[in-house]
Amino acid sequence: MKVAVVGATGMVGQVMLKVLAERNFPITELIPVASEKSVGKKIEFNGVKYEVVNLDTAVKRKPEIALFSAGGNTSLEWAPKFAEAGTTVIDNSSAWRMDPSKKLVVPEINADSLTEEDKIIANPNCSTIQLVMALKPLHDKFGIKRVVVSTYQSITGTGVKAVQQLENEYKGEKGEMAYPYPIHKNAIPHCDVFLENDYTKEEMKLTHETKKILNDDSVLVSATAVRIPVVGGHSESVNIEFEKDFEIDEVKKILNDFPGITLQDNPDVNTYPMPIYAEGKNDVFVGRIRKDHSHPRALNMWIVADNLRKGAATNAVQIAEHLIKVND
Ligand code: 2RA
Repeated sequence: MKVAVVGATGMVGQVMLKVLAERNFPITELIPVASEKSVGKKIEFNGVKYEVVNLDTAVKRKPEIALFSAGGNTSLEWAPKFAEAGTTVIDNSSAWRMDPSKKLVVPEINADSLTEEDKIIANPNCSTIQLVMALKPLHDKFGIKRVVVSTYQSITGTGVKAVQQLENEYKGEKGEMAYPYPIHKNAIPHCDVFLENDYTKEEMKLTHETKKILNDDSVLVSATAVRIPVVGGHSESVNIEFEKDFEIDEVKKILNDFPGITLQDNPDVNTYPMPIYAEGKNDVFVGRIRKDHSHPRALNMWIVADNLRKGAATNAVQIAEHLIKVND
């Protein structure tokens, strides 16, 4: 299969290539795509060196699938052109996520809604993916009324500039700033830009995307997104209020049985998810599950995932794997 990776030299694009290789995705020809400054560079994939090309060259080669992680503007302009050429685009930017004509997909939750008509498929925001992976099985069983989530997000979600800023601050060196403040020894309650309602775009993505993926506008979601000096993944403290009564043991079994979730929950031996151990893994890790003693039908939990993997690259590749399965 001819597969294009648009944004192949970026952080997510590099993880996409890693995941495609790890999962032996059936690629006969890779088309690595990047900006003009990278055109001509060589990228090695499965022992073969491929030359980086620009978008115009890539679209003319008519790949069956194109994984995009190159920003919203590139997706808005080029995803339709690839789709027009017969390519199925899986886009990691926010460009198409809330477009009512586009599917917003977490394979374990709603891949079955995909049809051959879907030529542009949206990959949800990283912090949304790990949240809905835990919410979905519980919503099906107990009905979720309201979710209050606080995120503790890795600087890799911002990109190379943020990683460089933290490294410079470790060394006490000045350099380009990805954030309005130092991130070393700090926590910045500001992910993406502020909106009119004084929430950030990241916080409203959690609200809007969660409703769309669960296909239930009645689920209330209130979010606070915080950036912390961590690289392994995003962590989330989540309070969920249900319609129905529940037992914690039943909640743990439901989560443990859900594909793509690993339960890490045994306070007796200090077992709970942490980004340092989630890094490089594809699962969503859930722990610290406990009744909310302040409310009869609510609980708290802690969710951690590698934001570059299940939060972006792995989810996109899993969508592509689903497309192959259904088109076989
Ligand atoms: C972030 N979720 O973490 C956003 C984009 N990757 O910054």
